[in-house]
Amino acid sequence: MRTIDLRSDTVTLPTPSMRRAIAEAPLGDDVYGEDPTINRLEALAAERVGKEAALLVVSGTMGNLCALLAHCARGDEVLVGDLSHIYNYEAGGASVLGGVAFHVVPTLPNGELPLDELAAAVRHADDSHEALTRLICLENTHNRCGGVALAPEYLCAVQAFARERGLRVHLDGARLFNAAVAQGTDACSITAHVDSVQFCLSKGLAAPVGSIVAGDAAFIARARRIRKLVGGSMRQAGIIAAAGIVALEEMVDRLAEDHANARMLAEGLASFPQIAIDLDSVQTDIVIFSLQPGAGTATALVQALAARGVLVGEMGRGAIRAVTHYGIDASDIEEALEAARGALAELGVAHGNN
Ligand code: TLP
Repeated sequence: MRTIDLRSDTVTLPTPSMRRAIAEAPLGDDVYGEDPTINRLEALAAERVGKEAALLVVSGTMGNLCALLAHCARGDEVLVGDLSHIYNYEAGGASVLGGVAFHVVPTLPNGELPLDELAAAVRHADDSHEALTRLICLENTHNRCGGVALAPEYLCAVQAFARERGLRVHLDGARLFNAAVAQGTDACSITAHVDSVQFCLSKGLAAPVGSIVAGDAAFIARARRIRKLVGGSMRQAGIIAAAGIVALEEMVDRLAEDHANARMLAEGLASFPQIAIDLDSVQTDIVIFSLQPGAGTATALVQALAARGVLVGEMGRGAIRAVTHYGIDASDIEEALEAARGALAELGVAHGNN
């Protein structure tokens, strides 16, 4: 039985053109700044997000960590959303390693952190009791909110808000290019509103490893030092960068296919009476859904799907996530929906609903 793996867009395998690029990449020691392939990737990445400089890091988690510690000193405070990846899924790295405090604000279903909540969270810098608020972190697309893309007007508003208060804005843009493709814009018009961005090469863009941090040159110099500190400086990592170049040059536009497949999956799921899903939240490659009350548990559905060769992930509180990506086509979605029909029928029998 073939597996249709919808657990994440991180499961993508490199394309044939990436494998060729990896094999042929000119290499050097990047700690001396001498890996020509990394230098090319970093220049290309900086250009694609309209920033002065960029840095290749191992993962999105390392990218966000380097960015937060490059913006903040020990004791500074960062405003993060309660549903953000930085706050929930990065082992508290900025606190553990950088002494940075997270000040958590609520996240709206559209991925926004309400401006009035941000305003209430900003500390008074002239009061020695209080930590210093330094940074606001946004996430685009927003993973736990179902891959929604932040509205451009919201990004503008946060930028103005931060400027008025002397704060910086960092974007966890793990899926930045999904946001850009979904909104029919280029990544620069999103990143123009933030001081720094992290984006992943190894999700929908299908590179095997790697993320980019970008910002102004002084910020990237600080981030480079932090990368060293956490042991993330690599040597002939041009073999990683080579795939990253292909990711940026060949894999951005095709994200539209993933979005179309996610929509097809979401609409198919919505047609099952046992499934609860907000179709408005399905804007990119992520589909989050749950079971209607009384229709069974998320764990049972995930297992019943796995038994039929379809892998999806549990997100807690009954939520299930499926992510489309390179390697998944429309016929896989049809098969996944057939598997869902069978799995839901099995759950119905178990619950005596048939
Ligand atoms: N997200 C992974 C898991 O960690 C949940 C996934 O499968 O979606 N920011 C965002 C918004 C992310 O979704 C992720 C990865 C990261 C950062 C971290 O990237 P990596 O996994 O490269 O450290």
